[in-house]
Amino acid sequence: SGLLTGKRGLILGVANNRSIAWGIAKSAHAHGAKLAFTYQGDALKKRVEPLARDLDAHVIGHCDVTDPASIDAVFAQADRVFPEGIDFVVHCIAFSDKDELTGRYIETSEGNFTKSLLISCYSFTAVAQRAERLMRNGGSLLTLTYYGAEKWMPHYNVMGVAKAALEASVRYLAADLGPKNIRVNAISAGPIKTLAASGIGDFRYILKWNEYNAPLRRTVTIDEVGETAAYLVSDMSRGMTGEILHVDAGYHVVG
Ligand code: 0WD
Repeated sequence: SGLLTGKRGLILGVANNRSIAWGIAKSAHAHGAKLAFTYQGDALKKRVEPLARDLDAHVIGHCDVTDPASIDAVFAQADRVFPEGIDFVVHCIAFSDKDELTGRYIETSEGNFTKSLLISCYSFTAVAQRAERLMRNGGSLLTLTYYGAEKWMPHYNVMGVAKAALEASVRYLAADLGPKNIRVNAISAGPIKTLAASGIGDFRYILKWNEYNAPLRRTVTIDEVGETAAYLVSDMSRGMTGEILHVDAGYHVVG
């Protein structure tokens, strides 16, 4: 039997077949997990439904994390499709106005600051609140972060600030949920060409820079992030919580 046989998980943030969430879903499925997906709006519904079918996953509906009622609805539906409870949740959601992912951080508007932090950081805490109730036998929460949380990176701007807050929230959530045997970790992924990444200024240059400078002399794939995610939501990592693991071809040791 597989690493995740008997485990049930919710995956938030599949937009298309380039999404990191999709890499994670493929790997979790390959290791035997039963999955449920959400999508954001009707435009993505059409993309997410066939992907879910490929992995024999439930599609449990629209989720816009700026609307607390929609998060509640998703977890109510998760409770229906997985009456035995859930074992893991993977959060692969971030947003910032594209116009502010270029140029200087100092120009960030209050409106976009608030929205970016709400969607890219607070939503993970909002998800953890609901997941806690469905993780009756403990569980694992996982989110995605980036090196721009630790160091200045060109164009990453308010997302760097949001990811720093997200990484801090991983530690606080880990402390809150540890007594219930719910673990909270993050993967700090190297740059990957996805829909969200295409909004970041000079992204192609960032990919090249990583290729030339990372110890492994390449970038990483969604499948590689997926394999590490499978480990983090499995019992193999049961002694770990509050951790940020870099899956970045080693870039963080040189950057
Ligand atoms: O280089 C990269 N691609 C990296 C991404 C490096 C390191 C980390 N990450 C992170 C991202 O910041 C994000 O947290 O990985 C996570 C997944 O991002 P992704 O796979 O790069 O991007 P994408 O496939 O676009 O998925 C992000 C999705 C959204 O897609 P779009 O592009 O339509 O914004 O986040 C979802 C949405 O599906 N999303 C929301 N979901 C619910 N409610 C919302 C929202 N309000 N806003 C965005």
